[in-house]
Amino acid sequence: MEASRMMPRQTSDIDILRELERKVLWLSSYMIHHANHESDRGDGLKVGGHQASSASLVTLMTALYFHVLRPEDRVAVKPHASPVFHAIQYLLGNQTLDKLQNFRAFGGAQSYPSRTKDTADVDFSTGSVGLGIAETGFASLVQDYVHAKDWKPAWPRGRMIGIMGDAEIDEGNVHEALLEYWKHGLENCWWIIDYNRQSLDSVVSDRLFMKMAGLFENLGWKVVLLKYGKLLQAAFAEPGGQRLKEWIDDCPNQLYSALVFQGGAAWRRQLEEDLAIHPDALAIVRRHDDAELARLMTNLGGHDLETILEGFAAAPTDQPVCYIAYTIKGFGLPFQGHKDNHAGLMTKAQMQELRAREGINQGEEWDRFAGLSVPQATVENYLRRVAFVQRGRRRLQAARIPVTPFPKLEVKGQATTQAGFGRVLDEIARAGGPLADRIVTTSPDVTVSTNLGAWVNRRGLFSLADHEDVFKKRGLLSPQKWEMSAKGQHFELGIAEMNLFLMLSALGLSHTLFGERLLPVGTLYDPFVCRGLDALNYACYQDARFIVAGTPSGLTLAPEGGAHQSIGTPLIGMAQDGLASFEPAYVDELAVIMEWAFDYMQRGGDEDKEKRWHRDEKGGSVYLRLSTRPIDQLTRSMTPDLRGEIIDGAYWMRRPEPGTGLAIVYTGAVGPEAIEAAGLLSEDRRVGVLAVTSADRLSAGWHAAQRAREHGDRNARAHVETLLAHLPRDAGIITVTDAYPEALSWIGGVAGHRVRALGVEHFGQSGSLSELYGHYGLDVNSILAAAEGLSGRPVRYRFLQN
Ligand SMILES: Cc1ncc(C[n+]2csc(CCOP(=O)(O)OP(=O)(O)O)c2C)c(N)n1
Ligand SMILES: [Mg+2]
Repeated sequence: MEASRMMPRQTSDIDILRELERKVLWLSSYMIHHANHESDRGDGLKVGGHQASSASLVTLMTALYFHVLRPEDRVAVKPHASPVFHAIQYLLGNQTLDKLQNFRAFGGAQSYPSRTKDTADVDFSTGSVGLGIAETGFASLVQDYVHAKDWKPAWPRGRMIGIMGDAEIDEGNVHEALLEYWKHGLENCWWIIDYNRQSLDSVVSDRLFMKMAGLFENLGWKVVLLKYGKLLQAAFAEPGGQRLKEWIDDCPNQLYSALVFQGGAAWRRQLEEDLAIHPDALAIVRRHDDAELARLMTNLGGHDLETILEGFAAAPTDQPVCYIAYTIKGFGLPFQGHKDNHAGLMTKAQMQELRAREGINQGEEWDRFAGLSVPQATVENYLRRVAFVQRGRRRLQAARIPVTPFPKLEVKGQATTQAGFGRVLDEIARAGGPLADRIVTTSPDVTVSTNLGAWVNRRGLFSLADHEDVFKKRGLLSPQKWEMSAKGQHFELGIAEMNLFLMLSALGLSHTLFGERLLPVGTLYDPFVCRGLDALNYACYQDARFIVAGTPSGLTLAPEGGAHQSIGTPLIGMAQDGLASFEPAYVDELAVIMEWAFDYMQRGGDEDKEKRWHRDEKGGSVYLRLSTRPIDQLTRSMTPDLRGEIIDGAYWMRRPEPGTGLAIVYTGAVGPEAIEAAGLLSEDRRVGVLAVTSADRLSAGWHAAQRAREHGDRNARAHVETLLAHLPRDAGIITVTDAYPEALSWIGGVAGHRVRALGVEHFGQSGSLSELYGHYGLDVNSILAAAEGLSGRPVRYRFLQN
């Protein structure tokens, strides 16, 4: 061996980063190739739009993870860059080979980075484009919140970083978020746009970056273009270089992309033609051979480590930063730049070529150090020093906040569940203590109309900058005291419901992102749950913990008309994983549910060990569907048994006896109709009344018990099975809900009872509540008619009404 090769080479960090960049490209490409060609998987697991989309981010993410990031930084990674993320985690020792080899397969690394399904340290799940990126800004606001209190977080303030595809900017929720950030004075956030000018179907229109830059600057962001790499910058400085720069600047995306795909010879032909009358510029072209020319012309900022590192190093700290990183989709791979490359996969032959280029031998594909041109020890030493991994796993924990003593409410006469909700929070605020201190409320412009006003009056609005209440200072009377300060505990949001759920998601991850437990409570009008639905789903998917109250709901929003009357939300609540849904009728039930919810949202047991799939040990978020309908409250003592039944989802308000031929099963605000109808019917027949507080938990428990029995636990019995065991098999059931009837009709399947399901099946309209209940078939008369239909026996009083 030559003496010179035995000498330790002086290797700079940038050289090592270049090696790591190659390694990340190889591993991420091979991971996808392996999934498609090397493993014997079902067809469904094969294709994926990852390869080209990943490649454009290799350099940027190498720079970030191996050099720029600190442990306290949090990152949302573009969905299709998942292979790059996993390859990096593997190199850092945070990801297993088995997971890489099973990328996209059952139990393997996930297609899109997932907090809940990936074992590597994913900060924010992504997949539905626009949501992960938008969450970063809200997380930054939450971090400010946590640091503004006197809790002295154990972790310093980190940067909230979003890496996004350029097509994500088309998602409306991104714009909604940008406006909200501006209102709250967002500072500590970077968005890095992978400006490869390609989305799934198409090449993005030219000069989009100018629109993006204007948009961000308008809203207080610093915009940094990472447009040209060092090679191009050097070429531009040469005689004739400005001409070359003009040529690139003017080159339409389509043409640029095509030339990138075609390579050196095509570049030469095009440039010789276009620069024919500019000898200096042509000379630059001619000083490069084909390979060098292709390298020069594709040396965009997003693929140049030094340019990227300089850009990141110069980031201001008092302003959010938007990096527009020019990249090439599929960079470094055979289909780079091709407009159809989104789902492009390399052939076996192309993979062999890449293998040869990267110096990887057969059998060394997964080796973390094969093919490197710097000594392994140097790289290993560097990896050990990488700042990002210095504090180990970054999934933090926070102690649980005691929920007791929970305020006891005395509610007499008439009350609404919405007002009860406000009162419970007001009582918590009045009592003070850890529970009150850790609650954070938020609402999209419906704070007062959802009854959060009393809470906000006591606890104030959160703002880093103090704002005094001018009305109060001037002695002007107002029930709302809108004092804003860092002490405040309410985030007032603009009207966009997407932002509500993104904010709840960020607040609800505070314990794991920042090590400080928050108990977030959000409110919105129930019909507008649908407006924020994907963000709600995404919040639950990340296992964020919060309470959301949808109020008012259903026909109880009567005079507001159809667009304000929610119909399908109970079904959403049932179908949404990670969200336990309740619809109480009475305030004492609601108080029990809220006390339970503040505990449930803090649980952290192991889902896999949980037999019932109720998530009772694991915990989750809670959805309360509430109403503004005043209802006569019941005078009763809240026994432990009744509490348990309210939480499990139902209790007999009027127990069936032997010979009972009918049960009325109701949920929520239609309780009075159910009870009145039962009273009338009981003059000539026996009637049971089942109060359902949570159709969601009731049905989940039923499914769980069936599953348990199928797996050998013969004694497993669901709460709903126990309840219905008291009802003779030949009895009929009428279900009543101010929502789509199928939210309750399933109950007939439990023990085989006949069911007539009453509910709302068509759009609402303006009217008084009694008119609407009559029109949609939820009133007493409708229940009587249903009883007659089910029993075939005439019912007294039925036609006296109308
Ligand atoms: C809300 C949503 N709509 C559609 C998709 C399907 N989809 C995944 S990636 C993509 C295009 C992404 O383009 P871009 O953001 O530019 O990323 P690139 O692949 O160019 O890196 C689409 C339409 C999705 N994941 N989420
Ligand atoms: Mg793109």
